[in-house]
Amino acid sequence: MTRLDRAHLGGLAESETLRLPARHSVDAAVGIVHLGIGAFHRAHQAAYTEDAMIATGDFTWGICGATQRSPRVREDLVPQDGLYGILVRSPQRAQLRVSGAVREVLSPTDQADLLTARLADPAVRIVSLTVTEKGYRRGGDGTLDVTHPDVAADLADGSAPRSAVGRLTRGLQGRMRGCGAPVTVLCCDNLPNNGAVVRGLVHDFCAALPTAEGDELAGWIGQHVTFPTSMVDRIVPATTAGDIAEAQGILGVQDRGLVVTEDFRQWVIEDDFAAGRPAWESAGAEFTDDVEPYEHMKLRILNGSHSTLAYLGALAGYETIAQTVADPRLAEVARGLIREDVIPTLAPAGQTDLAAYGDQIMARYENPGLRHRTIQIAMDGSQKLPQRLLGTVRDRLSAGARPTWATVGVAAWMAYVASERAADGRELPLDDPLADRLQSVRGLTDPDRIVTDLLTVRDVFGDDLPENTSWRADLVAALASVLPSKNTVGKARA
Ligand code: CS2
Repeated sequence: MTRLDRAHLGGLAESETLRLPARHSVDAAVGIVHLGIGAFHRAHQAAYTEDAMIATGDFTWGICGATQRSPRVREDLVPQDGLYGILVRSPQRAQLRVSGAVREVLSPTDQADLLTARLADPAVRIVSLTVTEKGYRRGGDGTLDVTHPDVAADLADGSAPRSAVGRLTRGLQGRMRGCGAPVTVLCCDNLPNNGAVVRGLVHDFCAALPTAEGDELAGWIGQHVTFPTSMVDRIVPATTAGDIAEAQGILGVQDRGLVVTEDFRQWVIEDDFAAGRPAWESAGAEFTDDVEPYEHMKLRILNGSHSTLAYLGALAGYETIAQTVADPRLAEVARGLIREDVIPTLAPAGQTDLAAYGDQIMARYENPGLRHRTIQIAMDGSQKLPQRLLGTVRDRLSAGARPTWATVGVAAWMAYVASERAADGRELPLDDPLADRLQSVRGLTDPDRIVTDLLTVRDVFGDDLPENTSWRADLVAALASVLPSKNTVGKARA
């Protein structure tokens, strides 16, 4: 099967449905190393970067992407000279854009030296990350879990780091010993205050090194590295074989690096760069001194409702978010969550009209072109719940309010964890780094027992929520209503 690559670009013609990369972006010099080159990065930051390079003519911001564990993205992109398509599906049409911003893909598992060399290269001025919530290996108190085998191995031996924080910190160490040039670490994961979080984890790593070594590195980082916070948003479901076939119809060649997404994209970034940056504002990114309100808004409104819909939808047997929000009862839960529970907890985020922002998100969910699977979003719930739903629960409780809808969201997660099967009998996979711990409720149907057991997972619920007896009672009642073996919400489809 013929694949997309540079040789085939010349034979392609731009059209209504196809946009090709500017000649220069395929020749861009590497200026960014990105750790965790999954679909999201390729549809979001890489697209902004290519647009910024084209708008300014500064082609020194090409991307060297590093995979995490699986070498798949490398296998997909290297034979394609880093080229891949971004299939943008709006409710009205699909358009394919071929992106040339990714200039190199490394698999650090077998190319550790190349990654180290890139991180020490003065031409590289930004190291960005999308390694997912669990990729940071944080313990229950939010600090680096130095007992995790990968982190412990990276502390003992810096030659071929395996964890994201190990790769980053050992890379910074190599840079300190080499060119010594300043660099920016830009976290693009869905975590509140993500810049400060990563800075803290890097410092935890330094603190766990032998004292002199750790102090020297932490001192250098303090002087030469910045960690701006950023809020990222674009819905990017996993690519399917059907998507690849559709793109092939447009391209005439196969693109195994294809990503599928929506028209909408947003990026709000703290402007604190140690060594320059692409002019991302020319591509629509917003720069501000205070990203936190935007992050809270996005994590609580979008990701909070997304997770809630994912669990409720999966339990009811819906395959995608679009199908889930087509069920008026489930859409009402998301709307209630946004309006009644989340918005009252939010500080203003610039000029954003929060109610309109929430409505726009509900409209994005309805996009039938995005087949975003509920069980994909359901993954890693233990890592997502705190920032997506539990902040809202806490803030509402301390304001003396009852967070009815957010409690349904938490109950939906519990029901999902406890249920082996959806209302229609299909399997509900439990894909979570805490799966071994959560397993204890698998198959239980008594809401009280499930709540009692799961509330003891302190990494998720902390010490305060399990103590709140009235919230606990509301949670048990909400769980009774969403368990597939019980009735009402979860059986909306039956
Ligand atoms: C989703 C996010 O998979 C998930 O957990 O909620 O990936 C979501 O699609 C993005 O954050 C949207 O920006």
